[in-house]
Amino acid sequence: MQPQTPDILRLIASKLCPPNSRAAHVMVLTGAGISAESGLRTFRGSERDMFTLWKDFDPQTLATPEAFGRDPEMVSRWYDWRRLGCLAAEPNAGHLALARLERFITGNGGSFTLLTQNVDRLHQRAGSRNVVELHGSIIEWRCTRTGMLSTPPTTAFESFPPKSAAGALLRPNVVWFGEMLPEAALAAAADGLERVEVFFSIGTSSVVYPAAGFVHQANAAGAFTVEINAEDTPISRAVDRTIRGAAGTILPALLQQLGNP
Ligand code: BV8
Repeated sequence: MQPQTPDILRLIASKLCPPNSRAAHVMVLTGAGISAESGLRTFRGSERDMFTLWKDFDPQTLATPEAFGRDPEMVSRWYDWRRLGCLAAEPNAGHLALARLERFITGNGGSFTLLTQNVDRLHQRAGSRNVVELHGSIIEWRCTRTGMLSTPPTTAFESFPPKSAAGALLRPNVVWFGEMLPEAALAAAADGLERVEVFFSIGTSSVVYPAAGFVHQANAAGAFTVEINAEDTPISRAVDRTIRGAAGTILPALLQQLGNP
């Protein structure tokens, strides 16, 4: 960690748990970077080896309704391959630290909302409770005719593109580019952003909207805003403090500043 990080973490700890007061209203936004240490490759990182089968495809061009409409077999193969990767992955120290932070904050009179852009459900498997899936989940799939949700078995689909019980195409229950985010997720984000006191942006390149705009709403609400990311992003200059490094190292160090709850 950089030399100034311990001082920044002490400052953040004092904002999370001000002396002689209740804990803060906390919101966390996470992206693919927090799952990188679980072995799940990020969307825009340089390490493309994970997509060996897909090295010539850009996730952004595959994560669209148009791509699915053009070639449902290829897109559903890519998503099923990613789904199996998510099921095989384990939550890492960053996921586990956020679950501990939630328990600490809510146990001391504060509130905690975890907004994630990730579709891998690793936050939930780490024990986080109040998780808002902004971009849906790859673990569930949806009938394109009835909208019925189902959770496929932990093995690969037997044929592609997979079909629902109604005989229609099945698609992953994720939000593709050009699709609206779930209303309930947007409402939960809007509600939290009105009263947030400490806002974290963790492991996200902050280029996908509307999630990338949440930090500005948090600033407008007067929150203390923090970025924890491996590299600079478009919001690095908009936050009160930015910490360069791995979430799996920095978040446990933050918990230590809070007495390792
Ligand atoms: C919508 C799900 C209404 C599927 C994904 C303004 C307002 C509203 C919309 C738009 C707008 N401008 C443009 C748009 C359209 C578009 C958009 O934002 N485009 C961008 C590219 C310009 N938005 C939409 O279409 C959204 N829909 O708003 O509907 C609408 C519709 C049309 C037009 C207007 C309005 C829907 C967006 C959701 C798309 N679905 N995924 C799937 O997963 O396959 S997005 C995809 O990108 C993933 O969800 C991913 O999470 C997300 C963001 O990426 P990141 O998570 O940030 O991952 P990335 O790899 O980029 O970065 C990782 C970071 O971690 C890096 O910085 C790295 O350095 C760091 N890192 C790595 N390791 C670590 C680490 N940090 C810490 N520790 C580590 N160990």
